Amino acid sequence: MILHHAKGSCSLGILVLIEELGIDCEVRHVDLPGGEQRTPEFLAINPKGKVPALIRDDGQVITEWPAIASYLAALKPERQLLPADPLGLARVVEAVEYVVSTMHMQGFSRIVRPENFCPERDQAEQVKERGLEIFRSGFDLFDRALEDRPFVAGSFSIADAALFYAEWWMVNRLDGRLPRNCNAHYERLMDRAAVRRALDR
Ligand SMILES: N[C@@H](CCC(=O)N[C@@H](CS)C(=O)NCC(=O)O)C(=O)O
Repeated sequence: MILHHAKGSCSLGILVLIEELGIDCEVRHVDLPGGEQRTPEFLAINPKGKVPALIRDDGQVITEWPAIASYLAALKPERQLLPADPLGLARVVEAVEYVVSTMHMQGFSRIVRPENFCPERDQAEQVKERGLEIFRSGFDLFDRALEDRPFVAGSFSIADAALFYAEWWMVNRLDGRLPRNCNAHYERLMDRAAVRRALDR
């Protein structure tokens, strides 16, 4: 398999899962600041012009973070990164969706791409502020959930890899202020050998 990945992007969470699961996968780096995602070569792989994109050995391409993460987890069901019991499954998908659809797409995207949310340049600062509010309120929710458990759904799951990439952005691309339990979760993940291998790649 091949993962199309960009340094410092949400595909870091997918790389964490690949390392956690011990899946043999080549990593190809996509130069997002240089606009490689808009080249005909990359658009032939993912017409959405986004990472992550995973190419299976038979050439089928899987896009969208939740779909790729679920696919990888399903390859190694014994690891239970996507629980088999209905409520556990719902809790994990609920958390993944919230990170990807709300914190990332509605919050972080406003901070880094304000022009996609308002055509008026003079409103960019307000859009960024709103993005930061959305992003932070997501951490507040997870902070409450993490009060009595080490991982989002009790044991390590794809939801932790999703929350981790958002935490990584807060620490490495924004002001680093994570609420206490999210900060402990971030450090817990940074201590995992698989996460360190993912960051090295
Ligand atoms: N909904 C997509 C979002 C993917 C996404 O926004 N990826 C960003 C990097 S974090 C990207 O490729 N941006 C390139 C661009 O928008 O030009 C998913 O879940 O995978």
